[in-house]
Amino acid sequence: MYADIVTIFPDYFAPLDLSLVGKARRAGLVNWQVHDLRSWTHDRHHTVDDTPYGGGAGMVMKPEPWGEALDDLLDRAWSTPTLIIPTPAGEPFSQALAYEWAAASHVVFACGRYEGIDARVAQYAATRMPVREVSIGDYVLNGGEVAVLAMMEAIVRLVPGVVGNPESLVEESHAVGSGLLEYPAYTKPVSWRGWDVPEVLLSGHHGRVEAWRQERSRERTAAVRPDLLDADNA
Ligand code: 6GU
Repeated sequence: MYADIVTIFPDYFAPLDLSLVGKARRAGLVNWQVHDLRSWTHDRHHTVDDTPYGGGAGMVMKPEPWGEALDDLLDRAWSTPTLIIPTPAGEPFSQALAYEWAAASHVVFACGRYEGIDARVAQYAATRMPVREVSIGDYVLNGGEVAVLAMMEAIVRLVPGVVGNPESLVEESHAVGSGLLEYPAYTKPVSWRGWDVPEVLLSGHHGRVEAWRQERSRERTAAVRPDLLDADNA
C-alpha cells in the first residue's frame, strides 16, 4: 500500500511516523509521501484559494494547482491509483473501505481546506482514475488532514503483516461482521477499587465466556447504536 497525500499543511502528517503505523513504514510494509499543494502553484504568493462563484462565506480551493498535482502524480504512477477526497459531503468511511484500500497498491489523498475544492477537480480526476469522496462522520472539520490521519491508521493496520497477531483482526472482524459493538475488556487485578472482573471471565469456560461477550455486545449496541441492530437485525 503506497499513498500520496496532498495538503497545504504537510506537518499534520508527522505523527504517522509514530507507533504501529510508523513501524509498518520502517518495515517496508507500507509507504507514503506527503506533498505540499503549493509546490504546484506559480504565483509569488503560492495562492491555492479564491472566492466562491455565487457568493457566500469562505474560500474555495482553486482547480489549477490540484489539476497539476494530480497530473504529476499520475505521470509518476506505475498503475492507476484511486483518488480519495475527504469531505463532510462524502459517503461514510467504513471498515469495508479500510479493507479495500489496505489491499490497494496506490491511493492518493487530496486534502481540501476552506469550503472545499472546486468541484471540477473531482470531475476531471474521474476521467483519469476512480474517485471516492468520503466522510469520517457527521461533524465538520476544518480540512481533510485529520480525516486522512484517521483513515490511514484504519487502513495501514489492515495491511498484511502490520498487526503482529492477525487473530486480533479476526476477532475484530467478527465484531464488525456481526454488526455489533465490541464487548468490555478486563485485565489484572481481579479486584480494583471495589470493582471485580465478571466471574464468568475467570471460569475458563470458553462457551460461557463467548455467550457472555455476545450478550454484552448486544446490550451496548442497543444502548448507543440501535441503528446497527436495525440494519443487521438478528
Ligand atoms: Cl473527511 N473532512 C472534513 N473537512 N470534515 C469532515 C470529514 C472530512 N468527515 C467528517 N467531517
